[in-house]
Amino acid sequence: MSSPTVDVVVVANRLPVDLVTGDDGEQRWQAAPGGLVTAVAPALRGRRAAWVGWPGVPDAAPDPFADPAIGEDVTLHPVPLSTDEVAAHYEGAANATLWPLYHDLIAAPVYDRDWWEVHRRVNERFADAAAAVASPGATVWVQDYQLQLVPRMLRERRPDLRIGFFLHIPFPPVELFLQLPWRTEVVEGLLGADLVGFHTPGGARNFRWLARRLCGAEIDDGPIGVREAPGEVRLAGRTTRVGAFPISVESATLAQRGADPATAERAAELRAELGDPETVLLGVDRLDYTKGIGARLEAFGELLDAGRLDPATTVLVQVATPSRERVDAYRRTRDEVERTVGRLNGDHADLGRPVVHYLHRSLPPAELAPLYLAADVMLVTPLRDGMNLVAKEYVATRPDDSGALVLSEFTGAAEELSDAWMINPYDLDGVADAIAEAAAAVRSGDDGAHASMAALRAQVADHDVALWAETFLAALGGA
Ligand code: GDG
Repeated sequence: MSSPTVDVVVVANRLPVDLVTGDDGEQRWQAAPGGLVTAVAPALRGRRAAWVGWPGVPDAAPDPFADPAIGEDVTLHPVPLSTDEVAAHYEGAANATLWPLYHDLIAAPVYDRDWWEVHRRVNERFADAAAAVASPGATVWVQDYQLQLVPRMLRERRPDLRIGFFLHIPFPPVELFLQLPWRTEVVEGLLGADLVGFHTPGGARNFRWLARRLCGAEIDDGPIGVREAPGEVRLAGRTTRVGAFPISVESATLAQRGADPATAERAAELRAELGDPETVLLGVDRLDYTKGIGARLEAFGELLDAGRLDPATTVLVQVATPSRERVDAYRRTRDEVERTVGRLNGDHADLGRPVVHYLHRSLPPAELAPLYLAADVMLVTPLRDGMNLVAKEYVATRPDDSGALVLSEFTGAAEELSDAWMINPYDLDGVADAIAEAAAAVRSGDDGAHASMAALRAQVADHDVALWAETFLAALGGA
């Protein structure tokens, strides 16, 4: 039976829920991890919409369905991928080619022609699936680096559609992008959209320049401002707009959760479980080499070695959500992180009192807010990150102006959260100094630290994820 078509279609590599098999052998749907779902799912609330995506396990081909966590009006359309396609498209072309290329070559990208062939075919399957569920003139919003070829493929199939594309990761400097053997195909793929959105103006400018260099598009050279009128790229009689739309979080919901006495109670419990330390430092990340987990652990270790932080009164909690565990670079990163955690605890912990509490698992969503409240200093130290929602979640959840955010200048978030303790994650002395100073400022209730947190909270409160989605969809509507 074919499902009715809808006016708004999200196309993403993953569905917002994953098919998982529990310990009892039963299959069930569970919220998929990561920033994209956190941001896009709320944008669909209350709309009659469809979400086209892979259900997260190979060979699964369930019928379209709705999930209460996403909303009864949103039909989820699974796109099946075989085991070989997951290996070549998802683990290969997406996560071993494009991901490292777009994140400053922190790991070396692998350019494999067979993977790319499969990647192209999988993008076609997504374009077919979106074309089948979109009603005439519908708005289709394609998400992220795994599906950059879809906009053009979809336009070929359905010229009546309004097509938007948003990139959740950084768009790289042009010199790096030019390494990609399929660089023109990617830019042409994106130019199939009416609107292409990036987190930052820099990404938008890089893309616009490449459209001229690789495709001979005509571009306007004007500035591209945040949430302002996007720039234009004209090719073959069509115009694609290119703009900067910094993503955000559900600020009001998080603030409410942070102000809930039950959250404060759980936060107090957590601090007690940690041994009532004077200072709690926190990191929450997918276990990914881009997140700079190693750098923050090294800097923390140096502060303990130098006696600048006291292991008797300071703990670091690191939540590292399992991610892409079949990709080599991720296995190596996990080994390195776990070796460092072991070394720091070996050198500085007492019996029953670790200095680093390391969790390699995904926490239930309800546990995150109390953790944010329990943390005096939030450590967000990526080597490169498109935005980083964790930084914004920490700021939005805290109920007062206490606490401190140490933030890498190489995140998209740094462009907006300029009142954070800004660090260069490659400069270990600088990272260590910022952690020590932030911890001291929080301990002493420093006025400057309070003023910084107040400014950060106001920024995130005023620029939430609803604003992101509305601004993007309004720009797409006007395109
Ligand atoms: C990509 C881009 C961009 C983390 N651990 C747990 C958990 N999380 C949630 C966080 C947050 C999300 O996952 C992570 O979002 P980030 O933005 O920090 O990072 P990526 O997954 O790399 O996201 C990124 C984002 O897309 C959106 O455009 O900001 O730059 O790389 O919401 O809270 N959630 C739960 N348990 C955990 O253990 N429940």
